[in-house]
Amino acid sequence: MPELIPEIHQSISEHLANSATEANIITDLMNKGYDRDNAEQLLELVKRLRNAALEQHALSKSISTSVIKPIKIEAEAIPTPIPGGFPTTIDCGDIIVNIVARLNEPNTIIFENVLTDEECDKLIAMAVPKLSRSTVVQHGTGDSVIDPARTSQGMYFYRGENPLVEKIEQRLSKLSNWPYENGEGIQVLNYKPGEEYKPHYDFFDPNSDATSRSLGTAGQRVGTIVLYLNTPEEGGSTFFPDINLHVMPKKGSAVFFAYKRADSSSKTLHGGSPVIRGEKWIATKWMRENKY
Ligand code: PD2
Ligand code: ZN
Repeated sequence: MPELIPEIHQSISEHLANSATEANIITDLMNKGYDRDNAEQLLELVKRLRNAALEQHALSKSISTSVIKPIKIEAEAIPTPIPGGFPTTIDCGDIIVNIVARLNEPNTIIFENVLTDEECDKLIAMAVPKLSRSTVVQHGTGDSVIDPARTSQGMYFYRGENPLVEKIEQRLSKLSNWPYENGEGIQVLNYKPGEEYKPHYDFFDPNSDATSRSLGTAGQRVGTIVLYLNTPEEGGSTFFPDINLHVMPKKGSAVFFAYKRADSSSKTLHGGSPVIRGEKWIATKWMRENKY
């Protein structure tokens, strides 16, 4: 194999880039003093090097547009249960929900009479056989892992899994003024004394490599409703450290909060404080930017 000197490498590369025929390239090399065999070998070598470089370029382009694609921090729209005025109730079609308290920044609303006692009891009864230790999303890998920060037991219903779940989910859609199709399935959680969920954000971490997988086409989480299915004897508040708010669990009540920015400026850091006496049952509904 003859040595591929830089001038010849460049000359063959330019011919290839200009779509010269192989016969013309070989003739040119023979005019430069190479015999036919050597000219053919040099042409093959430069073609291989060129293809490898083109593949590398295509790969780095696809990496820069898919894997390392920047994840936007701010949602275009978020659920807004009370678009204006100061109503005291929201008519959800099948039930009238009371507005107990509200805060604008972050948009946080406490509701009463979201679920009937019977609905709470039925949700718990359906969840009991399916409970297992709750998990958290691990930073970096995006995997769901058991973590001491979250010691509850939990289970998920598929959206619309049965008529009761669907009825409640339709009601939550009316309540939050956000499409039913953008909601994840309801999750039911049970905390025994001492169990808790340490402060966290419900949106996916925009700085984690795994987040684009969690976002899928549904996009970020933009709102949460925590529904209280029973009233613990002591403890178990949903706590918002940034605004120093404890929402005490009360059967049938709920707390709603929304987050336009997936960062700490949303002020939606929150946790489930340890249950002190009794146990705590909640159902959580997360809302996405788009159809889930
Ligand atoms: O148990 C709660 O009150 C609670 C608080 C915060 C649950 C969640 N977050 C959650 O499941 O995301
Ligand atoms: Zn949460």
